[in-house]
Amino acid sequence: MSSPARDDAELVTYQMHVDGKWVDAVSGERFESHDPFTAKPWSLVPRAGAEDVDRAVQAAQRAFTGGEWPRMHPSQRGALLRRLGDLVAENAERLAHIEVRDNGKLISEMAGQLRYIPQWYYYFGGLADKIEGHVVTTDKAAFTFTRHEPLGVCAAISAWNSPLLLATWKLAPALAAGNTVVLKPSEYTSASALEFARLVEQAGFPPGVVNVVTGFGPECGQALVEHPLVRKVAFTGSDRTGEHIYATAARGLKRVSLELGGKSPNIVFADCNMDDAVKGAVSGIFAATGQTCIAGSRLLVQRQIHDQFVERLVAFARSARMGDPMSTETQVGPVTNLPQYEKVLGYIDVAKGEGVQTVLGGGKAERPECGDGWFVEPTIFTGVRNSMRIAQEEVFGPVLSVIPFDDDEEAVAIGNDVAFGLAAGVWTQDIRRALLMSERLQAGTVWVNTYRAVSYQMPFGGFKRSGLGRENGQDAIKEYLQTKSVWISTASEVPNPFVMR
Ligand code: TXE
Repeated sequence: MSSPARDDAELVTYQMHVDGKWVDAVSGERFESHDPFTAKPWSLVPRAGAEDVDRAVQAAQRAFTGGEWPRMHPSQRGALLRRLGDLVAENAERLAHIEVRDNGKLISEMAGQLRYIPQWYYYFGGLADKIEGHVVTTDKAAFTFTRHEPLGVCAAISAWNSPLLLATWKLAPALAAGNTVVLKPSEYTSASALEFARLVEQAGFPPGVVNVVTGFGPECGQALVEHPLVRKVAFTGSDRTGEHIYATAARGLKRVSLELGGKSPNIVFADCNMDDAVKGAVSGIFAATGQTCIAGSRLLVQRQIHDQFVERLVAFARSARMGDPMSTETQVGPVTNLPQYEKVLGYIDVAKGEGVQTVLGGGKAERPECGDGWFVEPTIFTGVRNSMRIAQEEVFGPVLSVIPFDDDEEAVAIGNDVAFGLAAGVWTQDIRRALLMSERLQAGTVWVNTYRAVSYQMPFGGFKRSGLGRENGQDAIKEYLQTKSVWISTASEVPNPFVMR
């Protein structure tokens, strides 16, 4: 397996990684993965079904209960994770090209992401030997202490927008805690996870600790969530699928963490630094072609600067260079897959039908530099009311709804009036307003005078329909641990056996 050049005539054929071996699906079936810039297939990936999933989960269970992994000292686990981080760093450029080939995001964004991913393995590798219980003082004659133990086999199910980053947010804490993992990447972007599995092998993880199965949600993903040996499901994707996974996992009483969608308000006050806020609005919705869960897809602008701000925003966004995501010059790339392309165009029609004004874009991008790719014009709608579908539903594309507001109260009311609560942006030079807004906005992340910043050190997750649990930061490891209480009697005689104490 190597980094394919775009003019490769032959499809690259991948295998899955199960129990330390490279395998095809039991059925022998494969499916095509497309390059969003050319709209043509570039690779073939195994189509795993329930039997493949069972093999991977059984391997993960064996690796969890026997062999080297459970006996490994946590410091050795940490060292393995750091070695994996080093290998990702050494292969960052190659992996970034594969990501771009599969999901059409900009090479500048993906190269940066791949150079950053090793930090998760270093950080959680460092935490592996700092998982400490504590001695508890109780009212009983006993020496009592807690231990934090791994859960077992964890399923990591990820989305297509930042494939390796989203997988890493699950894998690094899960492995640091001593679990084993079956990763199922999105069917639109499986290649990078398979290339990554090669690095896991090279780092020296015992067979079965990390398995990668590739396939479709309803057959492969569903079988994984349902598997009785899976103890935890960590998922990134749409709220609808998240809800379904939550219900399925509930039947097996499994732990679940969900990172779902958003309809985040990016709120611009009249006292902002306007140059910064314009860039922040653009980065919130047009970076990554709007295909991020944290997209600032509702731009709330204080009424007295509304017209001036929109004019500057449109001028700035109009100059964005579209084209080949492999070029470092490109600023807006294609949409990742055909259903998503059709969905984004569908929402543009919905918005127009709702009576909004289109001040930029508003349809397919049919420019020569876009070739046959799935491109949508960066689109800005004004005159949007927060009750409209375009302001309530996640589009996941380069489509911005601008909504005016009068004062702080109204900004908070509109900002919070959605089902989601993943992120929010606030642009103001008033520190008091910044603090009050950060308190009152119902979102897992609030950015002030910046947007889209994330770190391995900072918890990330959603309020409301945006999810459950947190990824990143020290507490993320708790999502992959369970607490055991140990009692050692220090009583001089065994007390009355018929009475609870
Ligand atoms: O996501 P899904 P899809 C939104 C975005 C997009 C829509 C659909 O709006 O248009 O979701 O995209 C796996 N059991 N987001 O279909 O269905 C699936 O194979 C177990 C926003 O790609 O959520 C994939 O690996 N797994 C989001 C993963 O779940 C199942 C990012 C995500 O798929 C499954 C992605 C099942 N029954 C899409 N069904 C964000 N906000 O970050 C599917 N999967």
